[in-house]
Amino acid sequence: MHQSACLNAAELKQLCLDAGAGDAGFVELGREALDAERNDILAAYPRARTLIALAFPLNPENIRSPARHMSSAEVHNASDESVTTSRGILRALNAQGVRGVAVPADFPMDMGRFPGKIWTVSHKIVAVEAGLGHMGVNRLVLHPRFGSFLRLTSLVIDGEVDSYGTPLENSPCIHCGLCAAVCPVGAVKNKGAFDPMACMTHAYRDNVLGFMDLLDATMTSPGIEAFRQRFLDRETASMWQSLMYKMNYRCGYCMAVCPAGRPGGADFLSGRKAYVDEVVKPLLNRQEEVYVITGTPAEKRATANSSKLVRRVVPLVERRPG
Ligand code: B12
Ligand code: SF4
Ligand code: SF4
Repeated sequence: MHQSACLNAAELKQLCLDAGAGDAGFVELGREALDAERNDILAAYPRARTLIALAFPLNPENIRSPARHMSSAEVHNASDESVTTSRGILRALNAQGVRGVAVPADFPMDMGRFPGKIWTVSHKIVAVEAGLGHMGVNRLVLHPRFGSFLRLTSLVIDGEVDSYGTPLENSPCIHCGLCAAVCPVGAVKNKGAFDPMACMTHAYRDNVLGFMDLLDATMTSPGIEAFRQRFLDRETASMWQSLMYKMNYRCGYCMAVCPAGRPGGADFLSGRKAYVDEVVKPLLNRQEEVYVITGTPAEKRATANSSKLVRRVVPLVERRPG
């Protein structure tokens, strides 16, 4: 029978920071908030006892840039950083007799479960429970220092920690409403549930759903001109780049404009109009394709913004035979 170690929380946190994380916190597997997650976690790592939440700050200027490939690059670079750091932490823990697995920050995920829940650990829930931040109106975890500009990941280990984190008392969200105002498809709402399908259809167009649509268009278009109506050359090029390099995120504006935490908070509080002019308007007025499903509130929202070229796409379920 494997004897698990009990780790000192302060020393473990220092190990995570020294390895490159911006912040770290710990949650026991038995926590009630993980009830819906536990089976997936145990299926991936049956020895699981503790989750380590890791947060990696993103450079806000990259994330806010209207040159969106710079935002995507920043996201991917932070994910790569999280891999290196997670592996370093695990190696140091292995030397202390503690074992565990590093969960990817994003991809790869379990495509065997597509189109269902393909992720194994909800990093946002772990981060909130570990006391790293709270989800704001934009449904992103907002850290008191780094704001929404975070890449999150989790480690699952077989050891216990002598003191676990608890959710922060206060949320860094200041309810400014900018995330809801900038969302091109109305997925973020000041009041009401987040619309994941609207977000995924647009922001993840160059991901699996768009790729399936590309295959569909390739197979069913009566000719090259019809194909080019469904996939403009620049859209095919963007998909090519996602496949050759890493996914092109088409949005993330709800993160970009969020002034919570230190990176944007000071600018916003010292002058709302200047902040809106500098940070929000370039994204709100950016000329770009916006992907929606016909007849949805997202279509209505996108159509109301004359800067956007509204592209109506077929939902996956409607393309399936039978
Ligand atoms: C699935 C997912 C998505 C989905 C759904 C988002 C969501 N709110 O759940 C989509 C594709 C829409 C998405 C979009 C984005 N995501 Co995302 N995404 C994830 C993922 C894999 C799991 C999220 C999760 O735990 N959801 C469950 C709970 C916690 O979320 P929730 O908001 O409380 O509840 C909603 C969902 O459960 C949803 N839902 C319910 N059933 C189902 C079923 C399916 C199939 C889907 C898709 C959703 C869904 O409805 C609920 C109501 O709103 C994580 C990585 C990970 N492994 O944790 C990254 C993650 C949450 N994403 C992240 C980011 C940054 C983004 C984007 C900005 C990407 C971009 N650059 O365009 C946008 C922002 C959208 C937003 N404002 O939330 C970051 C968040 C960092 C932070 N500061 O919190 C994460 C943690 C990745 C990371 N490693 O850093 N994402
Ligand atoms: S943009 Fe404003 S309302 Fe939205 S999450 Fe950030 S602080 Fe909260
Ligand atoms: S990523 Fe874009 S589409 Fe998705 S919720 Fe944020 S602002 Fe809206």
